[in-house]
Amino acid sequence: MNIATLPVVSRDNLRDAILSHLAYSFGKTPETAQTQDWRMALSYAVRDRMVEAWFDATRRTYDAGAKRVYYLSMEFLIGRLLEDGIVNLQLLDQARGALDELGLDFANIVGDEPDAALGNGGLGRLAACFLESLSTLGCPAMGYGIRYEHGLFQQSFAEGRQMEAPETWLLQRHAWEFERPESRYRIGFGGSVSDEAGKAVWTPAVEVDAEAFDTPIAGWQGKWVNTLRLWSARAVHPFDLDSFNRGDFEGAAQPEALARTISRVLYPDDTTEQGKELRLKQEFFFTAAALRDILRRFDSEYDDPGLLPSKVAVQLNDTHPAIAGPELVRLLHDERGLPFDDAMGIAQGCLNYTNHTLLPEALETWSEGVFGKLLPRHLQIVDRIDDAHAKANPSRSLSIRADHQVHMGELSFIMANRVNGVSALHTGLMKETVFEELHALHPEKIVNQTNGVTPRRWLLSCNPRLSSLITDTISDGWVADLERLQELEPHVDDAAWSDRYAEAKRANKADLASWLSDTHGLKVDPEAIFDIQIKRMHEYKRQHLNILEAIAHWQEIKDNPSADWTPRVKIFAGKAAPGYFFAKDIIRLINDVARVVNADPETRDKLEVIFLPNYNVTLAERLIPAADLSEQISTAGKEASGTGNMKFALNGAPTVGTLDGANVEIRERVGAENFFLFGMTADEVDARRAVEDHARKAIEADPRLARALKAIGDGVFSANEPDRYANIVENLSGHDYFLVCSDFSDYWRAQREVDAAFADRSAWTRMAALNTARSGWFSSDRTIRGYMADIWDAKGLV
Ligand code: NBY
Repeated sequence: MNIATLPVVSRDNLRDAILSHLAYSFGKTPETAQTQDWRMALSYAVRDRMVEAWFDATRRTYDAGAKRVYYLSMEFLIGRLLEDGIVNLQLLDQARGALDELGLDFANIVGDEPDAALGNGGLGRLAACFLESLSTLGCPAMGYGIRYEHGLFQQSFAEGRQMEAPETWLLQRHAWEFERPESRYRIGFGGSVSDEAGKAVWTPAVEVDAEAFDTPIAGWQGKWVNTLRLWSARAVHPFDLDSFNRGDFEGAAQPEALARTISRVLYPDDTTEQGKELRLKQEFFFTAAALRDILRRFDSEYDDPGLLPSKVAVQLNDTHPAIAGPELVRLLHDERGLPFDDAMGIAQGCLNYTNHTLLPEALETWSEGVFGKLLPRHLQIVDRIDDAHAKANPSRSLSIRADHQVHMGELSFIMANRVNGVSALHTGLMKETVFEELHALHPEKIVNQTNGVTPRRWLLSCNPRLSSLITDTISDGWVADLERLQELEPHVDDAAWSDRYAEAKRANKADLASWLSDTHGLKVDPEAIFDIQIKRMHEYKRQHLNILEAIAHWQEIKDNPSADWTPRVKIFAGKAAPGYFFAKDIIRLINDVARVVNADPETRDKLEVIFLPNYNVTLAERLIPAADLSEQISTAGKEASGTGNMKFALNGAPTVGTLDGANVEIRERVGAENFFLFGMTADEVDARRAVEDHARKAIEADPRLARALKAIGDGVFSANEPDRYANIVENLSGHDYFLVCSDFSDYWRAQREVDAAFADRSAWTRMAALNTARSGWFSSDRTIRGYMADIWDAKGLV
């Protein structure tokens, strides 16, 4: 039997399957079942329909002798999987119908699933979109990562301040993973290296086991299913019976507790590199397990390691799995006896590296001390790699080891066949800045692959109203071929069609308004502009520029309350790294501003500010379809790409933004007249920073900015603690590294242009619809095709 070729699953089939799982997998009757039981039963019924295609994909890959792609990532921000699975298997009507018949509410059941937050932000979400596109394209692939017990912390606010609580997705039942106790590898740490007859022998001091958990990832229409394999750390000897027998019960359980620390929690920092030993352990743990698994699979099919580069492509998602270079060399040279140069050449033929940041504080380095203590043999191999590279490139002045640090970016670059940036601008800057010297030596290595997002989750599933309109207009081929959205373009000037487009947005906004009211007690005007900035909190992303403009706007409305102001609701959401105090102050400031501004009867119906707690994938899916305006306001040159920017454009929210990351390409495609551009370019940013007192000069030149800053400094938003934000005011009027003040005036101008444009509703709808029609290129299917052609040399099998 082959499920992939089964024509339809009927509502009745699905209902019976749900009831069967309820009874036989969960031991419940419909009378005793709780929401979670129903959710699990439905998930199992859907999952069952992926399994045949999953087996089939493995078989076909094997039969074709196809090259396999392995995506190594510390993070997979997958979110909820049930609705995604239902949508991709095209079971939405059947599932709704079956639940209906059982007296259950679809939204309530899918809403019961925990949002798996095994990632921080863009990098982790990109990995999740890539897995889905790899399956949609039938590319034989596997994601490898860590099965964190605790994902990204849960955020709440106490008097406006960020509070963090552990995330506990695994405490709820999780339907999607298959435990693989038979796929287990022993991973060593520390110890020493001895020379045995000219051969290096590493004897680790500590060992743990990595155990695999597999999640099937179905592509569009369920034609192909790949695997996300996450590793969980287990003790080699889970229980110390001697300690137990002596009555030391805590000691008896220690080995398991210690080992499990490795896969216990996701590091919550998305930009500052912390250099903590446990982090390096995590990196080596999952990378080493993945490579052992990859070689085991390769060995089962081939016996010549020289074939590895033609059968295996490994993608390193940032430098976090960079230890793959030395580890693969170690496995081939130390353990299999290949000559060092051959081992290094083979590894270089398999590995590729994606860079996601140019921020110096985010470039991963490890002190030689920490690295050498944990991975003594790898440190030696790093040096041999460095020597071999230097010998082949005599003009090389830098090295992997410098200033007593191991530089993981340099290591990744040297060990990679291809190195890529994630937007055209970012890739260009990589060549000019961090990798200038290596790029000159290896001019063919760096390629660009502009990011993309999966249209199944980020349009079809999250925005059913707009999706139906699109399908009614151009039929449903766009789901697998997003550039076909261009076919909408002739309709944007058709009044009846554009009314339908506007109606979809209006209804999405009304839904969001009722949700805000039901869950947060917030009343918003659905007629107002929904202006949304959702992303991690960081100075370079400049949420403080946004809130400064809101303050100035509020002050100006108060100056002239009867003027014809375009009503606006500003929505923020995002988490700050727990140790990033400045970002946490920005959160608190936004919450304080919201409290004061929202309580002002004079401005209440013209401006509202909201900060929603605990931003995650699910919240993004709720907000983006209801957005009118997308805030993408980073300091030019700092945001590698952005992917939220693409989701908003696709869902018909024009951007107010800088020429940064993929904003540049979005503007090129949607048209300059459908994008609210402001601010300095990356080159101008560098020049401006060299201007003495740039912040003070900008403040003196713009009375609105001066007045907004003064209000913060005077304690207008923190009356009981006037100097609460002294630090922010001082930073902005002094050093202002991210040039908030220098970009303020132009941002203000762009925002007033937005107001004017929004007032002409039919022109605005046209602009929104053109954003949708012209964003098809930002599908992650296009990105993955690019990786397959330019980096992996891999073929799709569907
Ligand atoms: O990767 C983001 C970029 O900021 C964004 O512009 C880009 O669109 C996206 C996908 O390419 N980077 C990102 O999300 N980085 C992290 O989340 C991250 C996480 C951990 C660490 C560093 C960065 N770390 O060192 O632990």
